[in-house]
Amino acid sequence: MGKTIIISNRLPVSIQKKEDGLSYTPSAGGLATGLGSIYKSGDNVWLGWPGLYVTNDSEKEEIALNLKNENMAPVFLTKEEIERFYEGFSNTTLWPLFHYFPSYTSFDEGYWETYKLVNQIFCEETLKYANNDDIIWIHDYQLLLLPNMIREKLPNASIGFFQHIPFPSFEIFRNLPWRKELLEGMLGSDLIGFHTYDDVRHFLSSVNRLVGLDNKMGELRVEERICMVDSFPMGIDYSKFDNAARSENTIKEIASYDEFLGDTKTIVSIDRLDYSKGIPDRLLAFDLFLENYPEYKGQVTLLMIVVPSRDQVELYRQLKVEIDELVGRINGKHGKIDWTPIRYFYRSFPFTSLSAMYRLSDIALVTPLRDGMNLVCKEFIASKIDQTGVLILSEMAGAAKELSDALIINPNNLPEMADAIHKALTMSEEEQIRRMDELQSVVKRYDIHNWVQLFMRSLDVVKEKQHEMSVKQLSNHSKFELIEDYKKAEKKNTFS
Ligand code: GDG
Repeated sequence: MGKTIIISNRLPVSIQKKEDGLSYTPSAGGLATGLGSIYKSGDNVWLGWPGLYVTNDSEKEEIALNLKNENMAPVFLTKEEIERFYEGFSNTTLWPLFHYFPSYTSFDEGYWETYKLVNQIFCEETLKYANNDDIIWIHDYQLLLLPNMIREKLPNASIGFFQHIPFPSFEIFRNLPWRKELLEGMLGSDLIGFHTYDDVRHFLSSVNRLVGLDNKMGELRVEERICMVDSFPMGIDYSKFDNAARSENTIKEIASYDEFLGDTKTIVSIDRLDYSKGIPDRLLAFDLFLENYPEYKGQVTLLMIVVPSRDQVELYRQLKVEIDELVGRINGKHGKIDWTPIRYFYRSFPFTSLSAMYRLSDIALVTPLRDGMNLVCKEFIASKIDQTGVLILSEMAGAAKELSDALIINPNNLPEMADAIHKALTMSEEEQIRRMDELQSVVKRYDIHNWVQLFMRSLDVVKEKQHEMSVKQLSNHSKFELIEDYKKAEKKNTFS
């Protein structure tokens, strides 16, 4: 049994250049925690871009050496490569199209060329570590071509691929000039995972129409190989959020918010800055709620965190301006001397603050226009240790498939969202607890550790099946050869 190699665009560490040298901060994200049990042991390794540009060879060596101690290996990329592969093809072609924003999608041949080149660079780096008996788990839309690139060099390796964002319907996907190449790249995997069954269906339909392969219960035959496609809804580190919500630090932090939140009901909203998250529509729905239910003025505060992201891209800059203006307009329209309807922060917060916001809030308003899964809603659920609180969740988030005890809304329907806020505010404590209990049992059972185990086990099962099939093919082949030999021998006898 070989080692396990994890590959993602970014390594789970942030490296900064400081006056006294380089500083390394490990990522505390859910994926890094879940995969920690894998990449940190033995010879296993996590490969990815370290997040900074390094031109100097001795600095590269220093970084590689330091990362090696943490079972990580850097894939160094130039500024131009990142601009064209990551900001370009990944974030202005694949991201908008896969989130159903075709009008935001750029189709740039130059970006595509760099995307191929960078996937090739990842392949070459991987081959420095990987062997034919290794397990290789590739993550996300930045590396769609990588599975097949590795397969061509290591035909027997176990290759898994998981896509964290949605896979769009064929009618959207077909717009891509490079659609067939991308599918063929993914099909180099033994196992392809998505968050939801809808993503699986969309992917299989595109494979059928563009590559001409039929599937049987998600199983494809790619030449002589099995490629299994299935859904693996990603979970969170439940106990981390549950424990944090009970901790002294969180309780202290909550007390420090008392002054500015007063005794109003609190609605929490947390996202990265992104048009897929539906932030302007959410603000408009809150505005409509205050208009339709004016008795709640002064009684409810929307605590809105927008985490800066991709702000070099013009579309994101415009979105930021739109949000700033909407917040200003709504606060100006409804606010009072002693009440600000929206408390808005354009920055990220430390984990303890996040835990405090989840725990103190009465409602979480999670209304993406499209989201692969959405972990924020699961984190809110895990933090509600007294089981009161209501989740309002968009039907367009992958999480809605599992969390049917939330108030499910269409994020384009502003009156429905405004009414859902009212319904949440007037929901009896008994109903809140009943719903939250169901939600917690789902999120607790299918946590990040369960997700990692399930994916790895499924990859094993595909490989087993693949092995059995090869043995069968081999023995069938030998039988056939025997019969042929026998026939030839008979003929020889007749003629002699
Ligand atoms: C992609 C897919 C899929 C947010 N603000 C702060 C902070 N966060 C953390 C949250 C949460 C994460 O960021 C956001 O995760 P999401 O799942 O909501 O969204 P994406 O970043 O778009 O993730 C998504 C996910 O991949 C996993 O497959 O669910 O659909 O788009 O964990 O807690 N963390 C801290 N401070 C903040 O201010 N510390």
